[in-house]
Amino acid sequence: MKTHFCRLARVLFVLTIILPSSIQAATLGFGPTPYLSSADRPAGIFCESCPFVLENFEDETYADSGIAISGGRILKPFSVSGLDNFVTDSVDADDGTIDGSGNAGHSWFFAGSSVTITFDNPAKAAGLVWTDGDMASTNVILSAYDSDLNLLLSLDAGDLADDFYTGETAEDSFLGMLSDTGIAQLTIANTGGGSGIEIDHIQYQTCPECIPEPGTLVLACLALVTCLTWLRRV
Ligand SMILES: [Ca+2]
Ligand SMILES: [Ca+2]
Ligand SMILES: [Ca+2]
Ligand SMILES: [Ca+2]
Repeated sequence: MKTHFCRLARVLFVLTIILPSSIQAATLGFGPTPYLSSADRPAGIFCESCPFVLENFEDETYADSGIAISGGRILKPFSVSGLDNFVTDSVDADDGTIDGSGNAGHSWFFAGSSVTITFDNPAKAAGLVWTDGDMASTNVILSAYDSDLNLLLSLDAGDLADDFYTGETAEDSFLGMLSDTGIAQLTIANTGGGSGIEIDHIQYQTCPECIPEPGTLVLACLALVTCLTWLRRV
């Protein structure tokens, strides 16, 4: 019996060294999941105890959000004249009412095939809401990169578009990444090229303690090793 405990303890000890490091090095993708307000962000990606940055473009600037965005511009509500009248596709709740329309809020639009968000400080967890895009059949891809611009993970969200572009919100979807490596950039793209991407609610956290699960696993494994070692002695 003591021999079995001894072997098991050795295995668990090795796992405490190897398994948590492999988990911490992993990058996990979240979504696509329906998103009509910030209450719809999925569980498991962000920490309650860590400061949280959310850019919803409602104040018509993102200068204070610690991000840079390549390509595109902020779209204003329908009350402003011009193209923005009908294509603005904000997260639904940003105009004060969840009513199936994001046409009265603010969003970010680029008339091309990809948008890149660069974080001033690498994020532990980051996400955004895809609100509209090219109506041709094309998949939406979210990719995360580290500070050396090495690809961490690409998430294929499929063809999200409802083939309307006048602010409908049932298609709006959260996409995000959680990575212990640190996310320096997020890129959202249409696989087939296409002529438009619209996003909103860029959100992130930078706290290094933002992944509690591996730490919990380490403690659990160490407790098991301690327990089994004690049993071996009795
Ligand atoms: Ca609305
Ligand atoms: Ca908005
Ligand atoms: Ca939409
Ligand atoms: Ca649409």
